Amino acid sequence: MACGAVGLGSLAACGPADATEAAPASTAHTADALAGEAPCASLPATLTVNGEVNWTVECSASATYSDPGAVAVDGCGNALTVHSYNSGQNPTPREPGPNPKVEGDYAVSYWAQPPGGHAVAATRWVKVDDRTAPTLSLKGAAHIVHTCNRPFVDPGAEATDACYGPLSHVIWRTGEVNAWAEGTYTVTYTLTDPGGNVATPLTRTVEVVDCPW
Ligand SMILES: [Ca+2]
Repeated sequence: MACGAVGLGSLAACGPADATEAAPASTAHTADALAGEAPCASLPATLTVNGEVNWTVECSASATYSDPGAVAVDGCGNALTVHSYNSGQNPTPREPGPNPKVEGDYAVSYWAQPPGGHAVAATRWVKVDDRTAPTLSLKGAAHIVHTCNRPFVDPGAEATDACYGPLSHVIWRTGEVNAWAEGTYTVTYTLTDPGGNVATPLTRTVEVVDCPW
């Protein structure tokens, strides 16, 4: 038994009098509490957060959050029930847990209460972060031959982002095509998502030909 190992109290105080009669840890707890002598409670309990205490999670519209939880033991090494707040594990609307679909900083709290002892608590800080660039793609061909003397309508580009979803509306286009002057023009499409990640720029060349003048 752990109590015997740490040399505090007697085996009788922390567990069954006969060490050969193994009893569940919870039974030992109850016996201690009822007896009014709680050597296990007099020793500090410990709570350990599983996984990373400062955890960065990649933002993704398709992700779900799964909390690694925590474990706790009393001063004698007996397992304690760990309660959590905002872990996403509790069926309470106000405790949805970290949302991996939305960038932000979230806190998950854990605590355990040994019978007759002091509670122990810890917090996990979860940062949902968008660190991935959006995907940018051209609509239409990368090289277009355009007949002079009629307006050129750019087919544009489209973009999606794992965290922010469709981002075609914020693509930045530079470069003009003069549809009334022969030549080869370059149009460039760039995009930075709200997380500050820059997509690989794309270009299109437009060749204006056959001007009547
Ligand atoms: Ca992104």
